[in-house]
This record gives sequence, structure tokens and C-alpha cells, in this order.
Amino acid sequence: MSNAANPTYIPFHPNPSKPRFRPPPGSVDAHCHVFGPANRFPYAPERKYTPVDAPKEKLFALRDFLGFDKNVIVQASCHGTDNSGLRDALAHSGGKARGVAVIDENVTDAALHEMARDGVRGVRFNFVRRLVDFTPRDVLERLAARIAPLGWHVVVYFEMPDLPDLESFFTSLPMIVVVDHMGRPDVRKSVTHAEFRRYLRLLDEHENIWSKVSGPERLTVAGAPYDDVVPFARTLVQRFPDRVLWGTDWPHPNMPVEAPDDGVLVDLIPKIAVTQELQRKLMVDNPTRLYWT
Ligand code: 0GY
Repeated sequence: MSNAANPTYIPFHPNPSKPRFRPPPGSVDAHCHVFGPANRFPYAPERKYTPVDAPKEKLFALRDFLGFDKNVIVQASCHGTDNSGLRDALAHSGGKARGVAVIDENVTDAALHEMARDGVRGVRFNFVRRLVDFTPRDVLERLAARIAPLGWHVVVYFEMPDLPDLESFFTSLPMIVVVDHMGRPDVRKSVTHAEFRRYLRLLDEHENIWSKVSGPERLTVAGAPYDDVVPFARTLVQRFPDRVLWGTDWPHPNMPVEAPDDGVLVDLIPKIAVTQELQRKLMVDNPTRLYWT
């Protein structure tokens, strides 16, 4: 398969605006990716899309431009279980990046330990059908059991209609479980709708479940500046101030219409974390606790 990006693939914003909001010192962009460059880190044969390269140098420049201190780089499905691009980015970050890898049962314990030394702190289980093939639950359980001794957590990516089927698996996991993009709620339904209430209840009842309050550009119906997504994120930040993470999601794979302006995304932070204390927890304390201690 060619490494050329899909013809309809929308590249990241070429020139994001400078945000008005200044992230507090030590802030972490806790959900972003690196893609390629494909000539060094080829995309996985089993991938469902081919992105435009988004190398580490661009990510680190964006981090500095937006006013963040650190990154958490999440292995995306287009790189499959070959985490070498992720590990290369971690190795060149000067300690300013941690990683979330994707693994399968072929991974050796030695490789897991090497990844831990590089800065990997978790693995991602992806349940989004357009992105990955199905992995049986017993395989995921065995993988979780293997990473538990390392003190790693699990990051899960799914869409809200699938939560009822997945919930018993998530709650069976003994480690911290971080949900990507708030579980992708349908924002046309309100925060009081049964669907989002079920998600809140999941976090209410399981203190090891955390939520990223990221992805407004994916969830919005109204479009930028994504005010229709704010109530969902704000509700989570207020109710679970010590278990929320925020990220840009740069380079924004698979956007259907346009790439978001990352500066606009940063300017949502004070709308979803409305006090300085909440902002510090969301942007500094929580990600630092999970990834740097
Ligand atoms: C994201 C989003 C997406 C893609 C991936 O692993 C991936 O390829 O995560 C998506 O298309 O929703 O934020 O990571």
C-alpha cells in the first residue's frame, strides 16, 4: 500500500492562531499524535487511513507556540502496533513527552520494559470500528494483566452508543482507565440525557475511570468555536476535577470538513475549567500525576 495520504485526508491547520488563554505553567497537552514521517516510520499495513505526515518537530513547535510545557503522545491506529515513531518522539523530547502505546500479544516483556524506559505509561484499546479491526476481550484482558505490573494505565477509545456493551469490560480492569474524547457523546442530546448520564454514573461509581475532555472539533454540530460541546466538558471538569485530562488531538486525524485552529481549541479551556484551580488540576496536576510521577 502506498504511503501517500488519502486524497480526501485533511492536513492539520498550517497556521494556528495564538490563543488568548495562557495555559498555567507546567501545562500538558495530554492527547496528541505523531504521524511518520512515512519514509522513516511507515504506516501499518492494516491501517484504515493514511494521514499526512505530522512529525515530532512540528508537534514540539506547536507545544511551545500554544504555551504548553509537555505532551502525551498517543499511538494512533494508522501506525498499528509499531510504536517506533512514538518512541523516537519520546526519546527526542528531553523528558517533555510521555507515551501511550498500542500493543498486541506478540510484544515481549523486554520490549514493554524498554518502552517504559522511553516514557510509555499506558496502552490504548481502540473500539472505534472505522479505525480498527475487532480485538477479542480475552486478548485485551491478557494485555491488561501484562501491563499492570508496570503501573501503566489503559486508554480506551469508543463511541457512546457502544458504551453499554463495553462497560462491564472497562469496570473489570484493575488499573486507571482513561476515556478518550468523553466517550464521544452525541452533543445534540443534552447533558441531562440518559446517554450522558450513564457516562457520568460510570465515573461516579468507578474512581479509577478518568475522562479526557478533548475532541470538541470532532463532537460539535455547530462548528467552531464549539460552544455546543462546552457543557459536556464543563460538567465533567466540575464533577471529577481530579480525573480529567485535556488535549489538542493534533494533528486531528480524519476531520471530515476542516482542520481546527489549535489556538481556538486552547481558548476553550477557560470555558470548560472556569476557575484557576480547575484549570491547574486539568492542565497541570492531573496529567503530571498520571504521567510524570
Ligand atoms: C483521535 C482520533 C481518531 C483517530 C485515531 O487511532 C487513530 O487513528 O485515534 C479518529 O479518527 O477519531 O483523536 O485519536
